[in-house]
Amino acid sequence: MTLTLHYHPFSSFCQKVLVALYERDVPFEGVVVDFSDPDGKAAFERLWPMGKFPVLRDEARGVTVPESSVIVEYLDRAHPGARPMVPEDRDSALEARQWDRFFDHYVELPLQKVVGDRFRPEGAQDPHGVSDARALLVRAYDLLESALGDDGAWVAGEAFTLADCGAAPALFYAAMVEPFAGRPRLEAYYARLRSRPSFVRAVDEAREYRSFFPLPWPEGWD
Ligand SMILES: N[C@@H](CCC(=O)N[C@@H](CS)C(=O)NCC(=O)O)C(=O)O
Repeated sequence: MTLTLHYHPFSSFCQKVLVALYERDVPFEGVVVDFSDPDGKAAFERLWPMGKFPVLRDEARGVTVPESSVIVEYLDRAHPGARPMVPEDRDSALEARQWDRFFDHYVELPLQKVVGDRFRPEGAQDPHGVSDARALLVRAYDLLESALGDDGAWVAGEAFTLADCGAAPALFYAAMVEPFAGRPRLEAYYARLRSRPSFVRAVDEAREYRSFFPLPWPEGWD
């Protein structure tokens, strides 16, 4: 075993990488980072001083790879043979990367703003920032609704790519803070993601951490 993923099962950015690993059955060892343990936190920050997970360590190559999207691309190179998560065709690769950026910047980050505000101490909340974040989510949903087709394809075309790896956890959490309401293509795309076995596995492995979520878990949200 040469690959070690430093991560947390409940983290959406980590789930992006888990989906890519499970899609291709890549063997790895998982190390769950516990920020409440000062020694564990310090050790993790020695690995990646920005202190954000996921981080992949490839011992055989002596390489440390931070950043979820870069890790997914690294896995394509480190484990060639299976279908890559970033397509080999350069135009298709650009499209997958563009959608991956879209989900990180316009779904993940506003979602984190809304959720993260709940962790702030009394009096330090940022209602204007949260309201801007919600507006950005709505704008992203509207764009997705017009960009997605009715043909059952994935967000960047026929192949399941890096973009879908990140879209699945991003939309899972985003829909809890801002419902998709009245956007049937987005709802259908999310339903396809939700039933993808790699993502089903990632969600199941995170179930035990649901009490960490600072908002009420929506009724019936599985
Ligand atoms: N751009 C980074 C973002 C990673 C990120 O924001 N990770 C969050 C968890 S989803 C984290 O480490 N949070 C812990 C903290 O900020 O203390 C990536 O794509 O990997």
